[in-house]
Amino acid sequence: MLSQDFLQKMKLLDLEGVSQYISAVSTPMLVSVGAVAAATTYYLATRPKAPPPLCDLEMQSVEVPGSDFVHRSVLHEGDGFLTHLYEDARTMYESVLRGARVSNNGPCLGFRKPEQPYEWMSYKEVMKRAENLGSAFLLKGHSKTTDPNIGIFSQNRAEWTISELACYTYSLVSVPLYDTLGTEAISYIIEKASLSTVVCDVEDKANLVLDCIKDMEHSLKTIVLMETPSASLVDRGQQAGVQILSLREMEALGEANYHIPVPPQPDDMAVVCFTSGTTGSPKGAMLTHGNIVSNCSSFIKLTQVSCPLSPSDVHISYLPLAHMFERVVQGIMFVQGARIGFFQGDIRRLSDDLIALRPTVFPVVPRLLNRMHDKIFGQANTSVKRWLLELAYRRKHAELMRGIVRTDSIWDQLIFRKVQATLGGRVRLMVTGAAPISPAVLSFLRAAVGCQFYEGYGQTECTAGCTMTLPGDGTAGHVGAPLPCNSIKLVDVPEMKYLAVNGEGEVCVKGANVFQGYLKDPERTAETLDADGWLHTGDIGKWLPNGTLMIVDRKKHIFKLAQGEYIAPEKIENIYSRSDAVAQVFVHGDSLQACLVAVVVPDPDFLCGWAKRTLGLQGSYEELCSKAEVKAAILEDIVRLGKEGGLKSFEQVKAIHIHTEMFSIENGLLTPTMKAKRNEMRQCFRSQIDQLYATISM
Ligand SMILES: *[C@@H]1O[C@H](CO)[C@@H](O)[C@H](O)[C@H]1NC(C)=O
Ligand SMILES: *[C@@H]1O[C@H](CO)[C@@H](O)[C@H](O)[C@H]1NC(C)=O
Ligand SMILES: CC(=O)N[C@H]1CO[C@H](CO)[C@@H](O)[C@@H]1O
Repeated sequence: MLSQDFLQKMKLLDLEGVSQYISAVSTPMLVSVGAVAAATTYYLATRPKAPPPLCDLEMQSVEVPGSDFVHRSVLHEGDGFLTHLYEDARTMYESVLRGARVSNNGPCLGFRKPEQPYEWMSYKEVMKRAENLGSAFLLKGHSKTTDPNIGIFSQNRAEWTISELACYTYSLVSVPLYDTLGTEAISYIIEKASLSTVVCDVEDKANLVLDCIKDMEHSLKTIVLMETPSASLVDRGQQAGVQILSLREMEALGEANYHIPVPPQPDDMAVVCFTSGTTGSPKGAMLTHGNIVSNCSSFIKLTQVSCPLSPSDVHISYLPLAHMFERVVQGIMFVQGARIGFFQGDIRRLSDDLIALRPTVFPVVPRLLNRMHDKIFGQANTSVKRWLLELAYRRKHAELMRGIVRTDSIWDQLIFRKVQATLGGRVRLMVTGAAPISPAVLSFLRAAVGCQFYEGYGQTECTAGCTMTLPGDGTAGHVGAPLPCNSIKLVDVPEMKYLAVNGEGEVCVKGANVFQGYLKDPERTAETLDADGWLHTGDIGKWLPNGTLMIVDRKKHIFKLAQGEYIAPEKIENIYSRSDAVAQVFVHGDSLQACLVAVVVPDPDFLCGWAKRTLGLQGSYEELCSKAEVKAAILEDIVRLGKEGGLKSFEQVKAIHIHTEMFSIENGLLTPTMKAKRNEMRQCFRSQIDQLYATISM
């Protein structure tokens, strides 16, 4: 990206933006006026046109007449929801069969060894291996009606998808496990889903599973290892009463005891997807074949004009298959007969895999996009380079706003070609989801990569997605319109001043992609899924005038005190923890009580100094914590801070309990992201809280 180089090429390849460029820098340029005129003529003659949008982009969703502000997609006619697009693909199993047919048994799953090109398995080979493995599952006593759940604990690789397809082929249910859950959660899932068979990729994971079941009564009978198990692992398994078999052994077993497929129905369960929330143990969201197919179908419906997929399309699979986002993308690829190439398993080698595979479909998450964005700007480290990069972005962004998506403008050839080459050079379709993305980063990368690039929004409980931006809409800062497979309404959250009449409120989703509830957990199911089938997401949304949804906030932990005042405990905790004496604080109250109380963990580093300064007291941390006057002084200090921080008197705590062990992930009081697990805290400090209230009322 040398400026000299740029100017030379500019002479040859004059296109849009040149005249602006010339007038912007009135230095003696190498470009003659004649060249500019010729270029402009050329540009006007060859200027790309935007394809017609799918719908009026000023009206991307409509309110259902007579409803409580329910919005639905304008892309689905009729009353119901889009459930499927192809009569012969109403389950994930049928989707793969369709893929085999439309691709004429083309390549299906690809993988590579380091430094090697991709090797491919055809659709029929994949299905054959899945039938063999599935037959072996049946032999081990699994069936649709008894013991249907199969654990899968692996990185993305072809065998993952084969194991999943083995489940689908015989109406069994896959239950993904993943490391970040932690051992306690894995033990919990094994028990909750009564897993008797778990398929693992490597020995470490098999060992972890054996660790998890060590001290409990468990249902586990078989671990299937994708690689050849060592003698010591087989031994260890034997001692625990668990048979360790290689995947190849299982397939051979199934082949020798072959069973014809037992295809699932759309309403049959396909996946139990465990997610870890901020409160309590993981929740297993139950999703049917119909749930997943409806989401895949919505995606295809939205993109089939702007970016139709075919058997020649290639997807790179690296986002964890344990989450629904990647599963849905795979479903979309299968039903179109396209191919899926797996990364080598090491995210640091993803660039290398991208270049070897040259994918056309590249799903991403904001973290990765932020890295790409920073890297590109990091390389533009002179003011000229920076200026050119921004100019190139502005020119391409202007095209995007007119609905033009391309990679053959001069700005691509001069500036963005390198970025596109790092992704293999063929990417046609990108989707981002899973977390919010900054509008600036999304807009820039849309321009730089020059492909169809959508932002989706949703959660596991609605099979990954419930809204997506539409083709032709190059604007960022919103998450698009409801999918054709679901409708959305915003529900009043009066305590946060969000009201549905103003087009604001908690995002609620109803439709073909909404889950069936949490596995064996009616209580938490009822908290999330109401009696009318609306999924309450906990996110606060706002309708924009053109029918797109913007996510503006998150519903906070809010409760009412007995006299009806609303309390947002996190706000109070944030103010109280400004006290030098306080490390952590948990504020509690409920609708049966007229006031608040708190559990305070004094700061081990600062308490001694603070007590000396303010009270003239000396002693160890424990000694000080046990003194009533220290407790009284801490209460006084936080109430003072509360007053300064604008808390109303009912928002101030009336009594505190001093606790000397920090809240942590290890003791189960914080989530892996360091947020308070409020339910656990409440339970853990139940007796102290009761005592506090008893002393207040005395
Ligand atoms: C600018 O970036 C290039 C790589 O794009 C690097 O080689 C060079 O050292 C950088 N210069 C400065 C001043 O950081
Ligand atoms: C939709 O509305 C929002 C907010 O008014 C705006 O930022 C965005 O550009 C609009 N999108 C389109 C395609 O008009
Ligand atoms: C239409 C659509 O694709 N909906 C969601 C389906 O799932 C993907 C993730 O794979 C979401 O990003 C989409 O929003």
